[in-house]
Amino acid sequence: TAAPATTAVRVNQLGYLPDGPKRATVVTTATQSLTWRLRDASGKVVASGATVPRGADTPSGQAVHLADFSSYRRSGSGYVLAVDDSGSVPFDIRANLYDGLRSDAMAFFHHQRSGVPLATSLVGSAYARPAGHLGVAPNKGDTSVPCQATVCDYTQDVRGGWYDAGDHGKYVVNGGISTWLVVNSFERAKRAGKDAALGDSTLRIPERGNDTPDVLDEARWELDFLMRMQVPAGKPYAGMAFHKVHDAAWTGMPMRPDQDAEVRELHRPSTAATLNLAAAAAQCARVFRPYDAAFADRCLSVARRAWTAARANPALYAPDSDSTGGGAYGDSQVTDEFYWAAAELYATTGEGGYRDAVTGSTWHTSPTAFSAYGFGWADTAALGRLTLATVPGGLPAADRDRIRASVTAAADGYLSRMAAQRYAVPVPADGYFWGSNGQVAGDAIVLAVAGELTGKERYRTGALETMDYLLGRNALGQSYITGYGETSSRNQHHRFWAHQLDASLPHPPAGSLAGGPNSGLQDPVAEEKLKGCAPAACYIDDIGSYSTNEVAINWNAPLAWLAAYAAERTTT
Ligand code: 9MR
Repeated sequence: TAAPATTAVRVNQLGYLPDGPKRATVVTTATQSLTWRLRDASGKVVASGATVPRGADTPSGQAVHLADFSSYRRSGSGYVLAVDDSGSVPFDIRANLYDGLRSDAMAFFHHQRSGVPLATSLVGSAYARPAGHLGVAPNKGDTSVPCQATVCDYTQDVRGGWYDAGDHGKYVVNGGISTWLVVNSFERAKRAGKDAALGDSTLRIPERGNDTPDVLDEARWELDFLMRMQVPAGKPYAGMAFHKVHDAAWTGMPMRPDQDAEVRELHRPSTAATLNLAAAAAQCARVFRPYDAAFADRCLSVARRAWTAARANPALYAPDSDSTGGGAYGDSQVTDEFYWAAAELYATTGEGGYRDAVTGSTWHTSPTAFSAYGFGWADTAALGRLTLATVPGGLPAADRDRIRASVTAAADGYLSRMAAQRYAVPVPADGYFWGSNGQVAGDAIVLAVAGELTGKERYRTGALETMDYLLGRNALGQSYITGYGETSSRNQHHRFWAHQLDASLPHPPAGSLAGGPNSGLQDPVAEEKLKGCAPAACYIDDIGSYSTNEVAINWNAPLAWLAAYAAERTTT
């Protein structure tokens, strides 16, 4: 006789919303439907039903069943979903499920701040640290950073901003999209009349109590840095943005930011960085206006100058090869960045010149503005579409309806992919690349906006199910968010949160998202330990695996967006 089927029950390890979808994926070789039982904390069975065999899941190679207990809506903690002899990890059902993650995922950015000390009173003693990169020895920068040889002959003050990830680089391309997502989370919540939860004194940041929404205060820390990266008037490439600032050579691990002794360098301006600056600064001018008109004016003038400079230098590409001491963020396709920046400038100003740049772009009608792989730092046309679909503006009604339809069509694509892949994950089977969890969270944003545009519940359901994926309903039964879930990532690649290397250092703070499965195996740990992995299982919670397990601002930004959305109470 065959050995009994082994069963594993994968759930959202944090739990489920009372009014949200509640589904689990059951890994089992059983071919017949099985009985699932939902037990409360006392062990009593409160609901039961039959699993639905779904066959093999391509990205994970696992045979699975689905268990759907969405009709159970009673709040509580310590629930366990049991199938055969196997039980899930315990989880909650409650309306305030995502309140903690909403602030923790956003607090990530404060932790990543450069150029300011992190105070014990705000972050706790384990995470407190001196300011990094203010020119205090052994730091060499960032108050007076020389250009790389051959780039220019002056220094620039580029202090502040957020460190990109586990390294101490600051990259305008990735900073721009991350800032845009943080500010967009506020702009979206405000449209829904739910921005109070992101308002003043909702985060533990130094600007608490200044009458400005904390989420915008956090974004401003990066906006000020991004604007410092603009080439000054009178210099070659005036108005463009330097592509990035980082160490001249890769530093070792661990390394607290204030102890980095490496030379810092400004790298040549690029069209992509300039357009990221234009887009983020134009959005800033629109969203910050009610809170600080002078800052909004400054953002707008930076955005206009950046746009003009990018038009004058439309093909100054950052090369993929420039990856010594920092990431390359190379991009030689910037028509999508032009489209995104034009959309932001148009939404903010309503001016005909920017409108013509929007409607004249091939991305305005391209069916691939929403790629099956999701948007990202190199693929930004979707961000322009999201703005044009949601911010009131002067596009002709038919054009605007077409843009809106493109958002819902993209969302429907994600939904059908989620349905086809047993783990309700919107990325395609060949889409598990570096930062796949960031793609997943980004796709959820498109789903949520489609829900806003149509009022259809299926999009909210989909957005919430991507959260299930990130929090443990996945091939590895792994919650990729530190501090959330029984088996959550806590050894992400980071120079300061390097507990795995030095027990006196902390793990990443709660709310830190790991990059996630990457079938490319692009680091030595992944190459050694993950050989032969199924794409959705190419992940290891090891600090050395930077290609599967780093943190990054462009991944935590969509997570923070999604957590704020999921935390909102529905009126029904
Ligand atoms: O997220 C980036 C990913 O898309 C690239 O494939 C990868 C290699 O170039 O770089 C990733 O970004 C890293 C950056 O280069 C340096 N800081 C850490 C970033 C996250 O791993």
